[in-house]
Amino acid sequence: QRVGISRPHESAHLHVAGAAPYIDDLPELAGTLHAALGLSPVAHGTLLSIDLATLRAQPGVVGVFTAADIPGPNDCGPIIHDDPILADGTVRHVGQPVFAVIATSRDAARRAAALARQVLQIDALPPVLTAQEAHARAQYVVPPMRLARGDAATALASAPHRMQGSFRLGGQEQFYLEGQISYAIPQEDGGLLVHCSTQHPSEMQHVVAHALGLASHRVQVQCRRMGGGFGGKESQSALFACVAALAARALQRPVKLRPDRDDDMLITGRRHGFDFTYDVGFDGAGRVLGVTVEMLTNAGHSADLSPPVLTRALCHFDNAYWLPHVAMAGYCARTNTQSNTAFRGFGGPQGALAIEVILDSIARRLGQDALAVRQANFYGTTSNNVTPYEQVVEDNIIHPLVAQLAQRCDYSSRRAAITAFNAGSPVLKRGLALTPIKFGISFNVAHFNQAGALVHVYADGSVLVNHGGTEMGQGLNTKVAQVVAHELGIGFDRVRVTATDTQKVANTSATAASTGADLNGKAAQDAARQVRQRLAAHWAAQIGVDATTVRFANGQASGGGLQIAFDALVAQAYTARVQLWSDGFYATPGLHWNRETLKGKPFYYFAYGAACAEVIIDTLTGEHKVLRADVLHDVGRSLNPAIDIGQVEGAFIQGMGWLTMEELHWHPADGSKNAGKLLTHAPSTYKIPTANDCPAHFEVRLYDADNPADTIHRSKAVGEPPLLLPFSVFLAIRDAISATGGHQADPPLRAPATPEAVLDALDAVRAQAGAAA
Ligand code: MTE
Ligand code: LUZ
Ligand code: MOS
Repeated sequence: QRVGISRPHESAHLHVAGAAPYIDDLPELAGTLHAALGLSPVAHGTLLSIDLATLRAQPGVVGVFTAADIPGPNDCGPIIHDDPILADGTVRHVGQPVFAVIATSRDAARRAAALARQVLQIDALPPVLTAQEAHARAQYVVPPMRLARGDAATALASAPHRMQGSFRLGGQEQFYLEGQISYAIPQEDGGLLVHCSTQHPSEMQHVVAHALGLASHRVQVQCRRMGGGFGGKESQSALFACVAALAARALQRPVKLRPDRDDDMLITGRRHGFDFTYDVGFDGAGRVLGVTVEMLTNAGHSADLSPPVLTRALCHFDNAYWLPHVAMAGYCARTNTQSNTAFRGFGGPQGALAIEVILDSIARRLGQDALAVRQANFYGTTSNNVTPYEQVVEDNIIHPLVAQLAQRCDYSSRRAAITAFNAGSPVLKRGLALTPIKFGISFNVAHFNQAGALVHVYADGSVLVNHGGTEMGQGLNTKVAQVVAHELGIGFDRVRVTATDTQKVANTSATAASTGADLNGKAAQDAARQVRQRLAAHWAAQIGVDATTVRFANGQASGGGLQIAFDALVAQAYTARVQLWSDGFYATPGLHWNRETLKGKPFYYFAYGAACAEVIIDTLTGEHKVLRADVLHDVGRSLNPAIDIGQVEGAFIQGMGWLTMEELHWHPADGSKNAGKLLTHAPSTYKIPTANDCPAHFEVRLYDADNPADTIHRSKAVGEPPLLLPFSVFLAIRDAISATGGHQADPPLRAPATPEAVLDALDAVRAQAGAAA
């Protein structure tokens, strides 16, 4: 038994010793040059000229590259090809790379690139900085999307209660600890090796080959590990890979591009902020009868992954709830800001938070407990179990899961205690919320749900695994090694996983959509199983038993009452010329999706969970503290409980940061020299949670149930779903604010719930109370 065990991360001993190399730690080859990007100082304009002579004359500068130097198409965008590598003709946002300086040192390259404002001549045009402004001009990166089921208009008209409202949530910076980086090294005969910190080596190979006009077989992309990706390196590692590759190929020298944190944040996009406008009809128990919702999101200057992000938002507006009549419309606004991209949850958290806020408002309107209203709306298990996109929810466990958590965390008695506390506490108010999650697992682009692997068993019995997934700290390599060790019946320490490399497994998908272990675990199992079957056949023939009766466990093969050590069997099989390595492949079965109607079966299964959070707020300062959080999360039959609990804890804190403190500000379009600039482009102004923000009582448990779908050892994906758990924190803050109006006030709280946002909501509640009196 090698799966289901809490083994440490395969690189933990290296991480803690500072001995796990990231790309910037690789020894630099002789002659290595350094690149820096010259960024647009204006948000929108026509690029008239670049004073190349001045740049070339700077100390240490070896070369300067612009869009004109790109041999192939000037494009590094995924899906829709509207992402220039270097600005050409027009500039689209403050921070857009316009040129690249290559110099003998990183410092020299950065000093020259910093002359951007001086060397760029740009005829400024009025920028569009907000989604609202773009929406008013019908300026989108893709046409609007619609997803509807039933007759929402009629349901709304005939509902006993009806409510209209709006809700706004902000974006979020991935803040990977290791920034974007690429190191490109020319190879013989026109080839290139690119070390790239990326979740998607195959896409990097593709965009580099495309931009340089090369066949894919000349470009090798490698990634041993990332210091975090969180979606930010799914597509947007491309620009850095392309620039490093372009310069390396042209100069025939190794070129490294590592932007500093500020430039990384000015160049790349983040989680999409959303505006929701809704109209909901419900009955006296708070059950939703009909709902219409408009989702407006800021895509930024290009499409990037915004279309599938919006699709996932539309497909998660239901969260865990049966919405009989629903009509949704979604808009991806094109603005003069960074292009927003994947971030843990990929639109799902945004869509699902909207319905949670709506249900919370319904509960307050009816004077009922919010948890009771949520439970009244849960999907059924045999009826009322079809999503708006027409997938049947076959694996619903939300009822018992929420009941179990509510009991464990004493929801009812704490609710009463909090009401009593608030009655006697005029300044400090407590709030409590318990929120459920249901998250669809699979890429919502069906063909991405495939993976490959290679398993090599060497003649000494040691095993090397390579798969198409990438390691970003989430423990994917550990899980895949466990699967292979289990399949061959050998110890975990006999198995090593090596760097992801486009020369080993071809045409891989991004390690994204939480599917890394589901897809690559199955592919590696397939490969290991083939080697095992060959070993079994070889030995069975020798001892005269049926090959299917041979078992592999504890470093031995056994059958017909005989045993042989795995290593001895391997050595024997080698001399008998048995193939001791194999490829493996997996494609998720049963998925289909209609992109026009947004109907089908986009998800192989759903992951569930729930969290209960208690907060206290200071109504004078707007500050809050999370006092306690209890989580019950479903990972099916865990491959590695320690790693899974780590993922749940990390996602909870990361999601809490998004909803309570991380705030993005762009300088308004006021005609000044900073117009359109992201002001929160460094850790000095952009605040992510620290250890101090971790709740004093924080208890994460895993729900005990197999995945009914045939996944790798009946496990479930864990990477993204728990990011939705801290909805409970946001709604507990909302509950505490509402307590100033007797828990029935409906606070218009925006996310993130910063002190300013909390104070604004408190003012609004006071105004509601004043109007009622
Ligand atoms: N965990 C760590 N430590 N670092 C990361 O960058 N990315 C998250 C999640 N957990 C991330 C992480 C995101 S966005 C995804 S999609 C999944 O991991 C990807 O890995 P998996 O599919 O192997 O779970
Ligand atoms: N769909 C999805 C995607 O659900 N998650 C992803 O990460 C993704 N990436 C690219 C395209 N579709
Ligand atoms: Mo994760 S947002 O799917 O990289």
